[in-house]
Amino acid sequence: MPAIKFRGVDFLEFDSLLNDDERLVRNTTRQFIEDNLVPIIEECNRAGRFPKELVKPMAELGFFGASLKGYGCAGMSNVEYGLVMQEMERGDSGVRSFVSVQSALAMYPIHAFGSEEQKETWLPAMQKGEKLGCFGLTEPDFGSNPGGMRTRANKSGKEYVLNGEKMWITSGSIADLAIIWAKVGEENDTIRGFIVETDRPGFKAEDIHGKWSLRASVTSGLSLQDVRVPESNLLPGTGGLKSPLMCLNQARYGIAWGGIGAAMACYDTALQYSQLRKQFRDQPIASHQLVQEKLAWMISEITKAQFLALQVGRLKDENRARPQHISMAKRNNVWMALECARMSRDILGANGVADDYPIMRHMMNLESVKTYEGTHDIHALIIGSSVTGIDAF
Ligand code: TGC
Ligand code: FAD
Repeated sequence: MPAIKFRGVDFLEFDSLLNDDERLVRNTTRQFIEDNLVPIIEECNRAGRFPKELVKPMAELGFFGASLKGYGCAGMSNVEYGLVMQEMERGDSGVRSFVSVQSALAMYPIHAFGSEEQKETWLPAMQKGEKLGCFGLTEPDFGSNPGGMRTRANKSGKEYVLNGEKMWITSGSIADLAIIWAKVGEENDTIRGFIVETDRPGFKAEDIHGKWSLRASVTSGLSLQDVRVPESNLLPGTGGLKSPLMCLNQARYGIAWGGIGAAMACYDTALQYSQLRKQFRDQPIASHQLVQEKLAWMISEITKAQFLALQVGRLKDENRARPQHISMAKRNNVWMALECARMSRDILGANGVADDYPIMRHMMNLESVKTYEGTHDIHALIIGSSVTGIDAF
């Protein structure tokens, strides 16, 4: 079977809705992923290795904090940023995760809630990839319900003392700083965000091993035992669960585009394979109606997902995107991608389970993507609450 090379997916002239800058950003990212990630990703996935060597070249292309303004960031539109995420995840969801966390979950809170001094200290270095960040919201007993968190920050003179456990934290052990969400005792248990340098005494990050998903991404548990930070490490603009949820809006939006990328990779592989693979009377399997039905389902769903993501992106660029719009796009597009991965795997038969092809890796990755940043069902409840006015959490 000849090697299969990605050709892009555009059934309904989606490209005609993009402007020249958007196409340029998409094509540049696509080429970067093709040249730098595709050749190494299967090895990384097998070894459970994060490709740290890509951090610098990704920074040079402006991928970190890409949609933020100032502090050396690229200042891309939300649609351009979404297209970057799509192309990243066409390569691998784990690498897209790394970029999402650095940009939407570590740089964004500093940009949105930080003091000028915090922004000057961290953002230019993070944009250059010299400093890496992680985002600690989830705890062992509080995943979908982060408002129940037990991590606390108590004031002691001019310092805060943090204690608690965070779980399933992307980039935890490679991060230089962690954005830690904690309840502040003196403030009626208000949730606030802190910048915690990971080399502070009492801070520990231990990697979670044995993952069958996002193997090219680092996932860690964090433990904070009497970690002291100066009061200047508090993100002054944070107050309440709303603050971390605002960060999640940014990351969930990127994932909505990322899902399209993973789906495109699976679909295009399956389409090309079906035209090459012959069974029964020397016919390509693409000639069978049942195979065509799967291909038709996938291209229809990918096309719908493209328009959904673009509409949310355009609204976001006009400050009109609401959290429930983003929930719909994240939920639909990740579900769609997972279904495409399963159908594409089926079309490849036995070859579909081998890592000569990217499909099984995408499928395993997407199981995490379906769960993190709000599970598929939590997003259904967010949409349900929006249309009925009744919370069903
Ligand atoms: P609830 O009472 O509904 O809300 C508390 C306050 O927050 C406001 N709010 C939002 N604000 C901005 N954006 C949103 N998306 C918001 N959703 C709610 C809300 O209006 C309220 O404001 P105020 O002013 O009245 O105080 O809170 P709840 O405790 O009932 O929870 C609601 C729920 C379930 C939707 C929320 O907790 C939730 O989204 N849970 C899912 C948790 C989650 O997504 N965790 C992700 C962790 S990070 C991660 O997974 C990174 S993966 C790595 C990668 O991206 O690659
Ligand atoms: P639970 O909340 O225990 O949910 C389990 C099941 O119960 C789900 O099906 C859920 O939909 C369902 N459920 C829960 N509540 C309800 C309800 N009210 N109604 C109906 N069904 C419900 N977190 C971070 O803070 N930072 C990170 O960087 C990060 N990275 C991650 C990386 C990976 C690889 C993974 C897998 C997770 C990561 N997470 C991170 C954690 C992620 O956000 C949580 O896993 C997610 O929010 C779900 O929480 P949980 O796993 O505790 O599941």
